[in-house]
Amino acid sequence: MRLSLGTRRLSSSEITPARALPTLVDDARAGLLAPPRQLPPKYFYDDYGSQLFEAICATPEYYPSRAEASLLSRHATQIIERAAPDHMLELGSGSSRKTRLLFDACDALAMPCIYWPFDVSAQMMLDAGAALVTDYSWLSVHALIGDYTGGIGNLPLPAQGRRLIVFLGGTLGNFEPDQARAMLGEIVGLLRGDDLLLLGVDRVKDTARLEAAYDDAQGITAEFNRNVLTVLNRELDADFDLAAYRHRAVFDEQRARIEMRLVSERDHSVRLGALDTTIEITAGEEIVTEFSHKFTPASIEALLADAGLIVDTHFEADQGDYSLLLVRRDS
Ligand code: AVJ
Repeated sequence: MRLSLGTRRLSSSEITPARALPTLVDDARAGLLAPPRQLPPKYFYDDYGSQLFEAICATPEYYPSRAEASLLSRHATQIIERAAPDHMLELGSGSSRKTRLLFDACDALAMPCIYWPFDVSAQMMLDAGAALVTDYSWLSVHALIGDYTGGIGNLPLPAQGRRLIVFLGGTLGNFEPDQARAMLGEIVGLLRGDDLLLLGVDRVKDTARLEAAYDDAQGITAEFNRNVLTVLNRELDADFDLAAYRHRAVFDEQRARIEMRLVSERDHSVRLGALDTTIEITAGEEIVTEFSHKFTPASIEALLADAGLIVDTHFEADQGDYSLLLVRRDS
């Protein structure tokens, strides 16, 4: 049976958020005007930030992407045989580089599917989509342009056919526990019958190794972190001095998460033109720019159970460094 989206094998649609998403001005007003100061990590990913993230994945210290890719290449056949997807929806697909390992398995098993990448960066998705439909003659790609944190309840996914929801990169770890539960709850809404979720999560491990992964010796993660100030300067007409901030990555064992912070090196004021205000930052003050939660088998099973999900198959990297989980509805 040949699955297609009409004649064209590459198409796209804009996804309107199901709920209002805070703007950068909203997030700056909520997170920057007074201590403790914090910004959501989504603002890292302007074009330069996305390039820096790709460079982070190539550093010797940042193991998660390699660990996940090796699990995918080792188990892709088993995953596709088990999920037998007609439709593969990927949240935060980015360059879809790792997803190719799943398409290789679909190819080898002659199990075609339709791919629904969902991401904010339209151009990256369409470029990746064009390459995919060239490399896989049976594949149709329908790019969903939007921010999946705005809701996944209104996607144009056909009612018929088995679904595999793909959520890789440990990105679930960037959500705080309540937000992660809510996100998983939305994913449950898309799972019927024997549909499955393929989830990649990073694991709790030695603090030194975790902190090194978020503070590589070349300083690429430090630049990635400081780049959010460039985004603020551009988008909020602000005048942050990047040189006044030091990068810091700390593993909070209690909360099992990496916290990325920008630490002010001196007292200074920052004008936020778009908010028509000036903030006073003191030496030593920190802006939290990202959480990256790490899991144990028990903590991820508990989080999934809270959302009505259960582990179907657990693929573990050597030394339990990383986990790839096939997950299904509990009932
Ligand atoms: C892939 C977005 C989950 O948190 O590990 C990498 C982003 N931040 N280095 C992660 C990131 C710092 C990454 N995510």
